[in-house]
Amino acid sequence: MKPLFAPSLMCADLLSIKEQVEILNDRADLYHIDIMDGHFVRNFSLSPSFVEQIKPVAKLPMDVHLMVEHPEDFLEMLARAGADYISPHAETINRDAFRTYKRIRELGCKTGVVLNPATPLEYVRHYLHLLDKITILTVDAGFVGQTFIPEMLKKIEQAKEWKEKYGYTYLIEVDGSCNEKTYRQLSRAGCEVFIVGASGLFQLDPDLRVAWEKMQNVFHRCTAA
Ligand code: S6P
Ligand code: MG
Repeated sequence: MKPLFAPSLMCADLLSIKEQVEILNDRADLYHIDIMDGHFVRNFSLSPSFVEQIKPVAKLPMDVHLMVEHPEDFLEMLARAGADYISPHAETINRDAFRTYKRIRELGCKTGVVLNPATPLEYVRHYLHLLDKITILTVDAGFVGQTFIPEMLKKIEQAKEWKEKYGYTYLIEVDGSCNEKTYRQLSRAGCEVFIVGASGLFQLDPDLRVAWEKMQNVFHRCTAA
């Protein structure tokens, strides 16, 4: 399938977020929105009200990466704010994963799951059939600009293998350090959705249109034959 790109809005220029989103509307496939609570990870980032504020401008599906201890507290709020995908961490929902996904569906949203680097794919295997997307973190969660963890390539391959073998329909997405150094390996391993953050997109040029062009050229060069 054609590779999809999801800019991580935490890395965008928040002083001109409206213009940035308008530029990305014609270019990207999904918006990746990081929400942190200072507990599950030791940082803060975007919020449900950010989702609500950009909703009128954002023309692409909004995917919320929920790095919070209690994702169940935010499902209604996020659906009301206009989230399209709700993607909690496997480490936070395995006490009530089936109830959580039932609720996400009832709210009219798509289902995602995010796995920390140390969490194996086996951990979510009993609900893989309920998922629209699985996100493999290739850095430890919580911060921008971290080093790629190459051991994650095996997990991506496994997600692809299981998808083919069992007929799952989830998209395979990678979060963390998707850039010139990793595109080739990620794409060969089976990544379908690339979350482009600081290193992959926003740092390439101060003009986001130019940065997007550069990112696309780099991606095609890295993944050509
Ligand atoms: C990390 C977060 C990510 C980052 C993105 C940053 O906790 O989930 O979505 O925003 O990975 O991009 P980069 O290129 O700095 O790794
Ligand atoms: Mg993220």
